[in-house]
This record gives sequence, structure tokens and C-alpha cells, in this order.
Amino acid sequence: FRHDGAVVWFTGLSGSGKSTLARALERRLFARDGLVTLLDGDTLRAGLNSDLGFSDADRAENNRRLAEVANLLKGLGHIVLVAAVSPSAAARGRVREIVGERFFEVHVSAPLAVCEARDPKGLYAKARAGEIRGFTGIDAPYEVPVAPELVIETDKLDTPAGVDRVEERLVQAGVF
Ligand code: GGZ
Repeated sequence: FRHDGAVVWFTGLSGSGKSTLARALERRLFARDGLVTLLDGDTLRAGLNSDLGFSDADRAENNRRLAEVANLLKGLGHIVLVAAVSPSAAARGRVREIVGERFFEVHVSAPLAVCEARDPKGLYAKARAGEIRGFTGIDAPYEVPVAPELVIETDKLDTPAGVDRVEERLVQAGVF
């Protein structure tokens, strides 16, 4: 069946569970027989965004490119799931403007201590040791979204429950 496209933008700290949630949602939405595409900020840094680092300007450019690609795919009818730390409220505001209608900002939220305890890639340990500079939550800011479409607290909800919430929100908005 066909549906209008949409962009679901997952923002949150490293280790908050953005990729996990987005991957699980991708599987859930495949079952609805629609076009679903996952753009992971970390993954796209290997190719499209390989010229970018983690300065404020580079993160903003990274987010802009993700938004432009997401918007192109949305225009083709895809449900596009984007997972990126996207720590800057201003940069996320520009993302929202690029996408326009059917944009859903999802704050994937867990306390810093929880994300740091998870530390799936050992990056927090490196940041604490001073081996990585400008790490979000340690020595670079994360600006908490003030009016996201949804907040998923991954320290309180398991992944299937988080996926349920996002799916419900999309149904409520008439995406499906
Ligand atoms: C934040 C960093 C950094 C710094 C490397 N700050 O948990 P991860 O590993 O897989 O996700 C993080 C990813 C962040 O890339 P994004 O493209 O999502 O970020 S942004 O939207 O800010 O452009 C983390 C890893 O890359 N990483 N260095 N300094 N995260």
C-alpha cells in the first residue's frame, strides 16, 4: 500500500538508545509493507559525511545533510528514521524547517549516568580519560529538546515498548 512519507528524527546522547530504537522500529514498520529507510548519523559519517568532525559547525552540517537526504526520501514516500546525537537546538530547528510537514522529533532520553554506564563503544571512558575531546555530555553540550513530538525514556521503557509509543504517535498523526 502507499502512504505519504514522513521523517522521524531521533536525538539524544551517545548510548541513549537511538540506533537500537530506530532499528527495532524499522523492523516493525517493514511489517506494515511500507517503504522504510534508516539513516544513522554514525554510519553516514563513513561515507557521505566523511569530511566532517565534531565541531559545532561540522555537527550542524552533518545534521543538515541528513535532513536533506531524509527529505528527498520522504518525497518518494519513505518513512525515514534518522538517528543522530544532534545536540544543537538551533541545528534541529533548521532540520525541522528543511523537512516541513510530517516531521517527528523524538527525544531518546536517559540520564547521562545511565548512558555512561552502558558505554557500548567505550567512548565515555575515552572522553573521561581525555582521549576524546568535545564529547557530547562530557565536555560538549546536549541541548534538551523543549517541544519534541515524543520523548522515549529508555531507562524506563524496554525497546518494544518504545517502538510501540513511536508507532502509536505515527498512527495518531495519520501517517498510517
Ligand atoms: C558525540 C561522538 C563523538 C563526540 C564520536 N561527541 O554512540 P555513537 O558514537 O555510535 O554515536 C555517536 C556518534 C555521533 O555522531 P552523530 O553524527 O550522530 O553526531 S552529531 O549529530 O552530533 O553530528 C558516538 C560517536 O559518533 N562520536 N565522537 N565528540 N559523539
